[in-house]
Amino acid sequence: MLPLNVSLNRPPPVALTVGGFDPSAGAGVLADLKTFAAHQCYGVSAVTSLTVQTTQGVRSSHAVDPKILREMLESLLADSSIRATKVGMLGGVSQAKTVAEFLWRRGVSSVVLDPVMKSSSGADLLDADGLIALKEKLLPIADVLTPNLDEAARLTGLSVNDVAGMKTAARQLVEMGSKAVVVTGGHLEKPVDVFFDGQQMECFSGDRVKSENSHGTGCTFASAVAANLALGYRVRDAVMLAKAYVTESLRKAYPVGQGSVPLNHFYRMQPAQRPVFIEEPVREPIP
Ligand code: PXL
Repeated sequence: MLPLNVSLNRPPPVALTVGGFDPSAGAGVLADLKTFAAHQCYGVSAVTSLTVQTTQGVRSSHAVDPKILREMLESLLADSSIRATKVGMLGGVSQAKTVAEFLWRRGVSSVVLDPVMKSSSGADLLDADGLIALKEKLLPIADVLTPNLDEAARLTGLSVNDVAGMKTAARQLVEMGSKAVVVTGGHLEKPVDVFFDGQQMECFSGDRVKSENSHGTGCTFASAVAANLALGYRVRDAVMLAKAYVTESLRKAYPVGQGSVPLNHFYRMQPAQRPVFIEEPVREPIP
């Protein structure tokens, strides 16, 4: 029973993220949930791995028991109708297989697969067997795959460091089973993303946003694509809107910790001028 003063509003679409937990909220499921919220979606998540990290990098990661992961996935799906799913860090082979089995069996639609292999600070986030499982079991059910240059190279065995290489890799990744692919080239001299959906090949070029070391751009891009699919956009439009969202979140990013700069996921909801504390706020002593 709801209290009498609670009205039932039309619910937003539900989007699921499956990935690692970054306590500093720059990447992983916390960044994804912020992205979903910024797109007016209701985000839910299942955690594959607990990482210990700050803005300064990953210290360690601890895979979640696949039984617990399966239970999280099953209970979320039983409880609400999930319109899109983003898969990020898998951590290990058992977690990768658990996620793949769940997605295959449940016939979940609108799957965005971010083939996370390393953190931006260089830590390994997927082992060799996990990579095989990702390639063989998850890639064939992806609606959109979002590798960066290194990930595209490791998935295809090609060298991918320019637009020609990105196009060849995108074709191969679609042949390997993903319905559409965006190879992200944010680190190229002239940043460009290559999109291929099996028919149309397109290059989306963007502005280089000056940022020494940002963190979570890959996670945020893939979850923004998933949010846009949950909202009903077609794949190509979902990708273009996601790219614009990441660019602006990066442009409006602010330093939080002492390391890399997390994106400003809520830039659209903030007034142009926020009050600035010149000094540390004064706290009353605890009596
Ligand atoms: O950016 C890749 C990534 C994904 N998921 C988690 C991470 C990272 C990078 O650190 O920590 C949980």
